[in-house]
Amino acid sequence: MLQLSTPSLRDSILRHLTYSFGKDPEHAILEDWRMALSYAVRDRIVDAWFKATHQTYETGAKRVYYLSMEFLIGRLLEDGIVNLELVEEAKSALAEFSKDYNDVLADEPDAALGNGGLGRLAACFLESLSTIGCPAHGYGIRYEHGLFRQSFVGGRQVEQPELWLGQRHAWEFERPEVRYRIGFGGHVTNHGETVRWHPAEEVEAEAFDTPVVGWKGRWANTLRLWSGRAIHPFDLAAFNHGDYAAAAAPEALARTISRVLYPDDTTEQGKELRLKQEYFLTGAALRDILRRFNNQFGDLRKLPSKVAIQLNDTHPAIAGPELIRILHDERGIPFDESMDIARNTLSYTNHTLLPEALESWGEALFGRLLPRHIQIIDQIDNEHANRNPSRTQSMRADHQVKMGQLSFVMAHKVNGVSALHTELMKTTVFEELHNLHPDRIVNQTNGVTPRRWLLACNPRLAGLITESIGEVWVDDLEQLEKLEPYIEDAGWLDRYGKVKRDNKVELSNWMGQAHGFHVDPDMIFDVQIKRLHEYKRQHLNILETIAHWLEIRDNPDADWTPRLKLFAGKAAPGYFFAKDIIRLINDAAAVINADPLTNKYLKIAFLPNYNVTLAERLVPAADLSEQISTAGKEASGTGNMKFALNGAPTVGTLDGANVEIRDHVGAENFFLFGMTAEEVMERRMVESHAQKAIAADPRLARALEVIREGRFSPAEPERYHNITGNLEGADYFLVCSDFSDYWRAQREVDAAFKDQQGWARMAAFNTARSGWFSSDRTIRGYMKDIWDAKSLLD
Ligand code: F58
Repeated sequence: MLQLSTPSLRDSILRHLTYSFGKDPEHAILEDWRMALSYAVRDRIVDAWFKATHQTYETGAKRVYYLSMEFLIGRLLEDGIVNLELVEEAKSALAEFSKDYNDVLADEPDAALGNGGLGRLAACFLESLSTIGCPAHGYGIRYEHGLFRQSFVGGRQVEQPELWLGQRHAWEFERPEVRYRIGFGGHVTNHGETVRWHPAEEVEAEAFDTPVVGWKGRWANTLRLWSGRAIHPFDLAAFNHGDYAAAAAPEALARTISRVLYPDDTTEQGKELRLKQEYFLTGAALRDILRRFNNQFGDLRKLPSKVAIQLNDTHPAIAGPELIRILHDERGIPFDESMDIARNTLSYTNHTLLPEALESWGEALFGRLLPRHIQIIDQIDNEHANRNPSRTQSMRADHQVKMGQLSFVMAHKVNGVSALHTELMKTTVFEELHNLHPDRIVNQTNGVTPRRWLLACNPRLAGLITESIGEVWVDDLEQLEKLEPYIEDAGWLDRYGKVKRDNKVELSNWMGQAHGFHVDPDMIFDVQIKRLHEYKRQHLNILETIAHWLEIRDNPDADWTPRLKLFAGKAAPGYFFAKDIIRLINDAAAVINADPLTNKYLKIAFLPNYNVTLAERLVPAADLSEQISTAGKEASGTGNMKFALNGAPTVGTLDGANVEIRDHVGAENFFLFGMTAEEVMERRMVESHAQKAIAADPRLARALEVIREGRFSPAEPERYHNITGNLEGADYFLVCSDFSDYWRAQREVDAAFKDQQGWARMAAFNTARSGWFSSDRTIRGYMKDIWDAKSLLD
């Protein structure tokens, strides 16, 4: 094995530069260096990968399969280097060639194969599964274009296609021999007991594998992404007739299936393509899983003891009917038994209770694309109704196929992603199903990987922690509690404070260079970074900012605590209200930042093109974490955990995992405001709740008034009447009703920040007490409560 005679990293880099890329150091461009370093690191990962695969086969261990339409993996080079503990060696190797380590890392494109939290969670889980040594595969789609690139023109979001594969990508291995045919449409035949689906159209799914290495390179699992290919890629007859476009059409058509990541499902277009993508992923993954199972074990009745398939939200929910179709139609296992095998193999994670985000498909479209599956869904539904006569809600209602209901019925465990969210699942959308199956819903509060979200992204803090308590925390994050005694040591606390300040200086310098935005690093860095959504309430934040600005203007000589409001995040292209919020923040920033009366106390920046890489820059430099969703709406949040871990106390509502974060870090280290989920439901019943809130708070009224009169859009005063009208009218997300308490909490932040030592204490307690929010803990929970899977490293 390579380990015995591993060449130095320097030699590996040079070897790859020369023999893999045909360049000598004199002529190599930055991308060549990045690729050579990546290959040198990848060689070392491959060793761990083979070893893990062999061990899994030899032990006959149960395997976990994580099916997800999204894996928001970001850059991978630093991840590999950090997990293999090669940081110093890589720096000095590159220095020998006069190359800067950070420049080389920054050359890697950010793989944005996901929208937000759900996709990033999948990526953290893969890394934790490898760190823990649980045999696992992630299955997803190899989108040619990830989430769109965002820029601002006149303050408005403009979307451009993303092209992560435009530069060379070092991490994947193409597997042309691993291909499956995936069918769509057609008809179903019945011959006695034998039912057969005859698809009208077929494409091939081709596998691309990326090894995912865990901490210290002890284990590596596989992320297998599927790419669409035509079965007959080229129509020679058409070509010979001179019709070159028609000749290439089959390939172009097949490739559209893996062409783009859906930026959300708020647009109607492309619904059909989205459903095709879901079946494409699921069909290919199941064929691959069953092939592997068949090679090793054979007897399909043993499937649940050797295979656990996790559905990341309902997007791969077609796995239930598809598995039944294979077991029953193709392998002749009786229907009810097929259904039980499938259910005992599958489990489902719910990530949202928002009614508009719960997936459902028109039955006409569904039946046209998947004619056999819709029959099977009806059979599942009947079987479920027969077994549970008191049931009233079907998975086929209003000419829709309800994917949440289907997923619930076809899973042996259904989990929520925070304690509050899991409880709300039981009393809202899944109430009836929960009453019928009271043991099925379990909670698995989300987590984040400490390798990427502390060790790699915040080397200063990681260094201080390791110097204080050793490196045990890296794969046992609750060890951070050993920092608590240090917090009482004024010298140590000073160093903790200096780490944050240095991180802020670094971010300020970068913002100056990259965006021409200059900011004083002694301001509070108050950060809200996440997808734009009304329930996340970026508009509450900007309203408070505007009200604060007006107050400073009233009294510019008072002792204000200087603050930078930082925003980043993308809005779904069809979500016009969210896009208006972005524009309002940018318009307000232009006016407020230019106000000489106030701009030493208040600045606003909306950084474009939020992605994993930008989050890695912002999280270590934040003083304050904005987690201000309408209670009951944010399933968990994971950014909230990253900030707490990196020493940014939260200003937040009792929503999602905020509740548990506050329990862990201590109420005194968390700025709580707002209504509870229960109060939210009551408040909605109050007539004219928004108008009442506005009437009761002159600051809020004034902020709304200046927006309405066009202070930030003088050329078009009515530009934001949609926003002000919404807030003064229905205000479904209760921005107005929570405003006064949010204002109060923010003024407490101002006061607390004046005491720099007190603030550092609060921040340090957030770090020391956030160990529970490691995705290692979450994965161990899934292994025990849902998958019945074992680590091969313990
Ligand atoms: C997020 N969901 C939740 N969905 O909003 C967040 O609270 C939670 O922490 C996170 O999942 C992980 O559990 C989310 O990111 C999506 O991005 C959907 C993808 C498909 C289209 C609709 C949005």
